[in-house]
Amino acid sequence: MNSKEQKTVISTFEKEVYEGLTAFPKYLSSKYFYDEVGDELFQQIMALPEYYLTRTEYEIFKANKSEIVKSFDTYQKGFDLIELGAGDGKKTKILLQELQEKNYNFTYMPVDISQNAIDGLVSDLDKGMPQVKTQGQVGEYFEVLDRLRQMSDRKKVIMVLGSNIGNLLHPRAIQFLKKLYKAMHPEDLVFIGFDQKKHPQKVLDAYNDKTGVTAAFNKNVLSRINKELNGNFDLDKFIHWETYDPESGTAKSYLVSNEKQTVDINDLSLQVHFEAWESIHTEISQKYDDDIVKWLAEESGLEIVKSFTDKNEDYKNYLIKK
Ligand code: AVI
Repeated sequence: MNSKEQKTVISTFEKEVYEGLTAFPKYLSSKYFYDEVGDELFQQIMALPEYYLTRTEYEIFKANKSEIVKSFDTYQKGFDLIELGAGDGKKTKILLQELQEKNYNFTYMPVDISQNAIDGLVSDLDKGMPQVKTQGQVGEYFEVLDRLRQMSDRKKVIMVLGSNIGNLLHPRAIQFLKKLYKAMHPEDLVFIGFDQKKHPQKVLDAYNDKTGVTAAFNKNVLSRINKELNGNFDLDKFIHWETYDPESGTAKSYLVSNEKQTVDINDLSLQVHFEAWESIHTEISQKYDDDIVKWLAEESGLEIVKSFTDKNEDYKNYLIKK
C-alpha cells in the first residue's frame, strides 16, 4: 500500500474518536488507554495500595491454586488455556507454575489488544518458564472470540481475569458472554474474575489514587490523540473525575474540561469545542454481586459451577460452564 492509499484508510481509532468527540455527551473508549505508555501506567496502577483488585485476585490464586487447576482438567485429557486480555500475566503465572508442577498437559494461549504486552509476556515466559508451551496472539476480545472456536480442537479453558469484563456495560458484557458461549464446546470452561460491590469509598479510592497515576492513565487517551492523530489537547486543561453509584455498582471515569476551549485534531480535520466543565466519559468499571453474575451468565446460556473468593469477599473468580 502506498502512502496516499494509506491516508484514505480510516482506522477504528480515528472513526471512534470522531464519533465520541462529536457526540453529546462526549465519550471515548477506555480500550484506547493502552499503548506502550498506557501499559506502563496500568502496571503502576496494579501495584498501587489503593488498587486492591490485582492483589486480591493474586491472593485468591495463591490460596486456591491446586483446586483451581484441578477444576480446569477434570478428565485429565489436556487442554488449551486461553487468556483474553493477558497483560503481564503476573497472576496467571501462579496457575501456570501449579499446572507445570503437577504435570498437566496444556498450552497457554495469551491474547491481548497490546502487541507490546504480548511481546513482553511471551519473551518473559520463554525465559522464566521455558517448559510452558506458549502461543501469544494480538487481538481485541470480540474479534478474537470469532476465531476462538477454530483456534483449538482440544478442550478449552478461557480465562478473563482482572475484572476486565467490568469495562463493559451489561448489554455488551452479555454480548461478550454469548460469544464465549458460541465459541465453547460442551466440555469447555470459562474462568472469569468479577470485582464485587464493597464500601463505595474503597472503590472510589481505587480509581482516584493519591499519586495521580490513574489520572495520567485516563489522560493517556488524549496523549494518544495528540500523537497519533495530530491533536493539540492540553492535558492540564482536563481533570480526572471518578464517580461510583452503589446502587448500580458502576464506577465511571471522566475527563472534565476546566475551561471553555477548542481542540484541533488535524488528521480528522476536526475542531472540538468544550464548554467549561464539560466532560468526556472514558471508562466504566462495573462492580458485581452473585445475583448480577448469575443473571449475566443465565442471559448468555451459561451456568456458574463454583466460585473462589478472598476473606473480605472483595473479589470473586467464577468457574462457568455451558
Ligand atoms: C483493566 N480494567 C479492569 C481496569 C479497571 O479496574 O477497570 C482498568 C483501570 N482503570 C482505572 N484503573 C484501572
